[in-house]
Amino acid sequence: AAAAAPGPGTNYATDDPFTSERAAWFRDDRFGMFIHFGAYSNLEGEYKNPDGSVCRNAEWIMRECRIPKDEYEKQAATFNPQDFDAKAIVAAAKSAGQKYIVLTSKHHDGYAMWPTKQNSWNLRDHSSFDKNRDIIAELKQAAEAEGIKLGLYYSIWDWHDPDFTSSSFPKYKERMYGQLKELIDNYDPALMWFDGEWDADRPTNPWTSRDGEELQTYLHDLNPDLVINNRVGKRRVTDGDYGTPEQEIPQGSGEGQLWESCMTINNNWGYVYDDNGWKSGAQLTRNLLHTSSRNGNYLLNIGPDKRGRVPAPSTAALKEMGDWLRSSGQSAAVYKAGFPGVVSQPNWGVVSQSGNDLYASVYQWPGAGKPLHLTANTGFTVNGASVLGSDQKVTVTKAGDGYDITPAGDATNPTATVIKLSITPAA
Ligand code: JFZ
Repeated sequence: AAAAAPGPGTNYATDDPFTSERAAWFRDDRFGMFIHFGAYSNLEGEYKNPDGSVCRNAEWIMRECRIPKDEYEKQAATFNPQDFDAKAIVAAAKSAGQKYIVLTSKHHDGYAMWPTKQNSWNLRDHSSFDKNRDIIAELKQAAEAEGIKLGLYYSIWDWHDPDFTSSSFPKYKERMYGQLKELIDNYDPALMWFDGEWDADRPTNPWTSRDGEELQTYLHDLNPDLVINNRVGKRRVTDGDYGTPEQEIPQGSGEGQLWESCMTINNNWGYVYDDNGWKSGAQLTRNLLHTSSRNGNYLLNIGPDKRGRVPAPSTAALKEMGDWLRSSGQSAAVYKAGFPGVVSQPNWGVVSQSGNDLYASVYQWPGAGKPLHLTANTGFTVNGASVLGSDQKVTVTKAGDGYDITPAGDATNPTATVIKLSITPAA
């Protein structure tokens, strides 16, 4: 039976996610995998109208192509992701150095990717898939075996449920609470990633900030350790544990709210058969460095095809990132590293700080013979400097408002050359 919604929450912000033990893993881990996979994946980016014309979209295809509900249901009935391989997906995440995975359990089309008991609009009851399989259970098991955390995306906005209207919203909400309880009871996610909380039409979205507070209280009653993103309410700082900039990496130090930037590797979240706009491994690695140097997390998306297969270019880009991170201890510039209080961000790369170590990742060299300048914000002395993965000498001299760093040789790493500085902050 569906759980009854509790009254309005008053203590929904249970603690400070900047310092809480509950969110420590999230602050340290820095890098996760997003997976957009649902009934839309079965169309692979293209819908043929009855008149023969073609409409293109990814996970928004049902709405943007105005596919009639019965037609969308018909196509979903043929969905058979028989090649979904949780172990291979977890292996891809592991190869990238990703520490958590967030799977779309239900996107805006309302289709549940687990055998929910709240309705039959789900992968077990409305598909051509093996009735004995549960891909979320498979993913949970595979992730757990590798020490990777599982998070679940859940869309509040629902294009399919007939009760998603202002007048019958309480009925929808009851089912939604029921589904969320199923997810938490069955898969024990470490994180919930909400979406679709915004004001919208077709269908009109009645969700309010108050609904968000109530939901957060409900979820933390089920699991006090759950990490929740800010799209649970209306993205106020008090909504959820962290902010969710999308397809961009903000500037600044990340003060005020933890954040996680989600991004695609090509141009779409869901699978689109001819989307070849692949970002390079080097670009993605620099994005990750940029993100961690501003106290953020990077959630990088894959979109499996209708059979559940991960596109090979995604797997390749992920491996390239992991190879870089594993090489010469360069991962220290990312995990547990954050905004450098003692220096300003330079224009030749990014600097992250972990305790009394600074990691200067260089990818825009100022030119032959020119030093890398670092502007100091507070006093500190430099005790040692080295290039990770190289024994070349690094000279550090006091200059102007900070320090000049001069490696003895040319840049060695085409993605980013990391220079480690050991410092002692002024007393
Ligand atoms: C949402 C979804 O609609 C989309 O399909 C995908 O799942 C993405 C991760 O999230 O899209 C958004 C959400 C927020 C903004 C833009 C698109 N935004 O804040 O600009």
